[in-house]
Amino acid sequence: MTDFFAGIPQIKYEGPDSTSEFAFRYYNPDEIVMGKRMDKHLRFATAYWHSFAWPGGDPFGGQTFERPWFGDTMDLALIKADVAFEMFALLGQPYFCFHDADVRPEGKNFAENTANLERITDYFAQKMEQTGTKLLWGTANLFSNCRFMAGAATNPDPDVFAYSAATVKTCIDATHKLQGENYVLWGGREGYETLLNTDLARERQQAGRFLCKAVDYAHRIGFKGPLLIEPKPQEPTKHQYDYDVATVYGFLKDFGLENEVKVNIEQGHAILAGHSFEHEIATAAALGIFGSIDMNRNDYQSGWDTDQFPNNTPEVTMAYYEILKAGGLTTGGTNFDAKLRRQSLDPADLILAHVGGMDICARGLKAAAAMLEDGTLEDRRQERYAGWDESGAQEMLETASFEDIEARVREEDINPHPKSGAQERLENIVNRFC
Ligand code: XUL
Ligand code: CO
Repeated sequence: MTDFFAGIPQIKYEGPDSTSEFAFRYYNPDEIVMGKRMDKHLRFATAYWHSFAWPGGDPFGGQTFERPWFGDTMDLALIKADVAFEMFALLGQPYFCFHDADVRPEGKNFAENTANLERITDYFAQKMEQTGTKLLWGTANLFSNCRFMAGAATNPDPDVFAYSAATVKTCIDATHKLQGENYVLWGGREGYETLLNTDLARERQQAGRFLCKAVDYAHRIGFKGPLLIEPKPQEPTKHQYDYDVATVYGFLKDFGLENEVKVNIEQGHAILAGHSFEHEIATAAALGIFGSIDMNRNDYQSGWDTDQFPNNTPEVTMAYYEILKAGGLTTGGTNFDAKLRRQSLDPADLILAHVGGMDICARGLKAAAAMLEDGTLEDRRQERYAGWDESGAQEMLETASFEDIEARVREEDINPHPKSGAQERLENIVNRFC
């Protein structure tokens, strides 16, 4: 046991009237929501990188956090792991996620990196066994080290492609060893700054071949979980190739991977792409590639990836509404890819940020479930499309040519009258629930 969280009690559900900071007011893992336990709906995960590896820097200043495990040695990496698992236990957090670079010291070459990763993930395996915490997903950090500054799979240098492929292999191995339920690929620097030095078509091919090899390897070792691409439109590069869900779908189709790979959708990235979170979720669900979510918001004014914990119930409600309609989270989960503000220095800040985020998600989930159970919204939506259920409409869609349709419009003197979309009435209904 470390003393990092000394004095902080186990966080328990106390109900909406609780005035304790160190308690859940809405997240009650045992509560049944639409026939399923709340914890099984939400499948919360902590992001190792923001909570334990991020020093508090921003573009104008460096480290603000003093953490006893900061430093690049194996001993410190083990202390970091101890603290991380203590936090998961205090929160009752069922899952965590990590990149290789968050958890192991950087070695002098690939072989040393891999040995370090194996050692620390063996330690994780013991901790997971002791605490029951599970791995939602693992991933490779192919963006922080300067070797990746011009991309990983899309790099103009084939040696970087090789180094990246070998690294992803070791990270899939580590995820598989820890029975991770998904494997994520966020294209950190898979994009470009200027076309003046970039062969866009070639880079896209490289990314496609890389992903095919990752899928092939995952199959061959019997990794069960889906591979997930995390779309993001820009940052760090000006033009990221995995712009948004629709772009990723086009890319997957191009390489025949649309039934192999799904998406991990991050709220902040959706906002950066000019979409709402629920738009991205609904798009993925409609295309059959919805996988998991990163539940961290961006600031609407800053316009960059601020990775804040969620604190807006109506927004979160609409996300879970689309998730529930899509059949819920299956292998996916709700990962807090969120970091503290850099002035939030105390261990208690780290715990309470998660408590707040978990409570907001629980409120959103309950509101979304209540909206679905009430059924008014879905009834109104269906009524809006009722004309399409009539046989003539379906026949037109399936078999009629433009000439047939023109003939029918003339014959029946079809003369449509606009109907209200009733948006404000629908918004009023939503506001009854959250
Ligand atoms: C970056 C981001 C990553 C991915 C995993 O914006 O969201 O942390 O979630 O690499
Ligand atoms: Co993310």
